[in-house]
Amino acid sequence: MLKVYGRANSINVRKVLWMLEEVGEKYEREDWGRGYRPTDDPIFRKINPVGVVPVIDDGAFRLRESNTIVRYLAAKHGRADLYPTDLQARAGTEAWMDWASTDFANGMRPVFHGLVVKNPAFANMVAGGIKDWSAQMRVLEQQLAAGGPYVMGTAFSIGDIPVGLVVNRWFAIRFDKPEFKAVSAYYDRLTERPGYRAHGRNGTP
Ligand SMILES: N[C@@H](CCC(=O)N[C@@H](CS)C(=O)NCC(=O)O)C(=O)O
Repeated sequence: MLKVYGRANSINVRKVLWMLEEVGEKYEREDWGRGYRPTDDPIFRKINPVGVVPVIDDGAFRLRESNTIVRYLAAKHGRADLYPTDLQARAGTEAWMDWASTDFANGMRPVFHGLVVKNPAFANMVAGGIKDWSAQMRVLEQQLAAGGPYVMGTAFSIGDIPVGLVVNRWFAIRFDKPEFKAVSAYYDRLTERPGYRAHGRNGTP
């Protein structure tokens, strides 16, 4: 059975758990990371020299990097509906995944660590994070309003997985935030998916 290494409240592990629900693959999971066994444990460093979760073992094949794992699972299950085979549609999907892990997450990170983890090192970065995050939310709002209801248009794709998890954090963390109607509707639409209810909008920011 496929094995996932990583705590279930990690935003990156949650991508993989949600995807496993989408493709209907059973798995076992071992807790590693903040609050559990630390990822700088030498045992874990052998599993992933980078020292971050998630990692999967699919039989003898080991893989790290959450977005890569999501793409691997889509390809493994032949889910062209979630991960297009057309070159340009595929690249567009990957662009949303990359954006969600970089520009979109850059503002989120200090807000999450300042307000939720309450790490004092981030306390004076929260306001700047909210500003950056809001600017990127506006990008998503415009995309969804003009070309939604999903990031790639009419159909749900793996592009929505990393994006949907950042969107969950936006709504689940309490702070004064601008209203984004299309993103709000997107949040509700994603909630129709059992995998998102289990691992995305599940009460955990
Ligand atoms: N690029 C990596 C980043 C993974 C990452 O940053 N994981 C965080 C959790 S979200 C981590 O392992 N933090 C250390 C910890 O939990 O102790 C990926 O997408 O898989």
